[in-house]
This record gives sequence, C-alpha cells and structure tokens, in this order.
Amino acid sequence: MERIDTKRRTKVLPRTERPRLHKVILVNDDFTPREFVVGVLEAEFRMNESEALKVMITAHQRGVCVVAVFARDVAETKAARATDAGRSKGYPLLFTTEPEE
Ligand code: TYC
Repeated sequence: MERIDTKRRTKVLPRTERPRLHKVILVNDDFTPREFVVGVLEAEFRMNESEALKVMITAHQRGVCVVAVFARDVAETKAARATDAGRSKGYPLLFTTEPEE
C-alpha cells in the first residue's frame, strides 16, 4: 500500500529584516567657526556649499540638524572622521549618530 507523504516540502524562509539606517546628526556649539563647519560638511558628506550652509545654519539655530542617513558602520565612521576634523583644530565640533525609527 502506498503511503501518503506528509512531509512538508515548502521551505519556511527566515524573514530577514533590513538593517536600520542611521542618521548622522550635527550638534551646535558656540566655538567652531561657521566656515569650518561648512568645510567639514562639504569634505566628509560631499555636500555643495549651499547644502552645507543650510545644514550648518539649521544646527546653529535649532541646536541639531540631521546631515544624512547611512548604513550603521558608514554613519559611525563619517561622524567620527568629521568630529576628529574639528578636534584636530581644537574645536568642540560634534557629530553623533542614531538609528532611524
Ligand atoms: N554656532 C557656531 C558659531 O556661531 C557655528 C556652528 C554651527 C557650530 C553649527 C557648530 O554644528 C554647528 N560660530
């Protein structure tokens, strides 16, 4: 007698969630010169001058501004490099990262 094959043949694929993107955030301070902030934004985030000015002014007026979003490691590397650029000149310029909701 033939057996009924009850073995499940459909593969259950694990649901892989896309890794969250991380924001790079520019934090205002009272000491870093505006032109220096603009230069760092242009160099590290490949912004043109008008984009960089807009981001710098927003951080200056509101305290913080989102610069861009990247995969976590890229966001952390860029934030660290941009912060180091300020530190190398003795400025307290700070870029932080946080995951997107
Ligand atoms: N507030 C600084 C000044 O008046 C300029 C500045 C803007 C510094 C944005 C940091 O994230 C910053 N010289």
